[in-house]
Amino acid sequence: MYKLITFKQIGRIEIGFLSFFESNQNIPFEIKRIYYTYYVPVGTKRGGHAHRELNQLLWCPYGKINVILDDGKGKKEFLLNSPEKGLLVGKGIWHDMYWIKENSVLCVAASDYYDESDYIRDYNNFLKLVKEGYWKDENKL
Ligand code: T46
Repeated sequence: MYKLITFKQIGRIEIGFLSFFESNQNIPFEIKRIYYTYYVPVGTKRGGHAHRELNQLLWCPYGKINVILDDGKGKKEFLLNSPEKGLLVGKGIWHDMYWIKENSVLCVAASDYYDESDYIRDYNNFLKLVKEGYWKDENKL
């Protein structure tokens, strides 16, 4: 599953704004890892994988990043262009990210520690797993 969420925004123009999210409150998992991607040249495509078990929240505190999500049945595009927007990307969703604006930063809160064996980096293998029903009971994260 995937879902676009809007963070609470506290503040005003004169002093700026603050947004936040909390494990098991507005994001439906416990956060075990935070990572971020930066100094990515405009036009770069990253991602190109799905996760077996990992659930994640993506947000772009500065810049413009296009995220294409694919559940094996269809694709959907999300533009992350505001610090108030977060994109929940659950297990079993193929994702590609495209850097559109210079110095854009992609931040990710993840439900588990880094584990390369959780990655599916071959698209045909991903489609095969979707077909076999590997994530069939995953209506939620
Ligand atoms: C994802 C998208 C949104 C680590 O050693 N530790 C980590 O926590 C992470 C995230 C990556 N790595 C290593 C693995 C690779 O050798 O860093 C290298 C670059 O990773 P990757 O090519 O997977 O980067 P992206 O930007 O394509 O994907 C990343 C995350 O890896 C991935 O889980 O969902 O961001």
